[in-house]
Amino acid sequence: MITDVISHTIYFSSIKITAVSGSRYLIGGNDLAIEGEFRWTDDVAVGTGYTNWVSREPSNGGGVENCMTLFDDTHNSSPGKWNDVRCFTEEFAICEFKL
Ligand SMILES: [Ca+2]
Ligand SMILES: [Ca+2]
Repeated sequence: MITDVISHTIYFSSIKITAVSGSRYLIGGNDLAIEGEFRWTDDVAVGTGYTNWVSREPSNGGGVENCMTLFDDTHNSSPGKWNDVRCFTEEFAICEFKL
């Protein structure tokens, strides 16, 4: 869950560790329940304190983009930004869990 610039930095740093360039990563947010209302997997609303969408995103492209991704630092003009994409496309993922 990315709710501030610190958690964003942690997520974005984990991508750099993987050293896989030109990729995007599923980060857990989606608007599957209500179109346009993105929520994290623990049901916290996306945007309560922090967002980092690419300009003109989320777009719900084709009416089927419901899952949030984070662009890596090599992605054209939007490194570290969020985009909504189809949930059924194959992507890398960043998982967060309590130890
Ligand atoms: Ca959507
Ligand atoms: Ca999109």
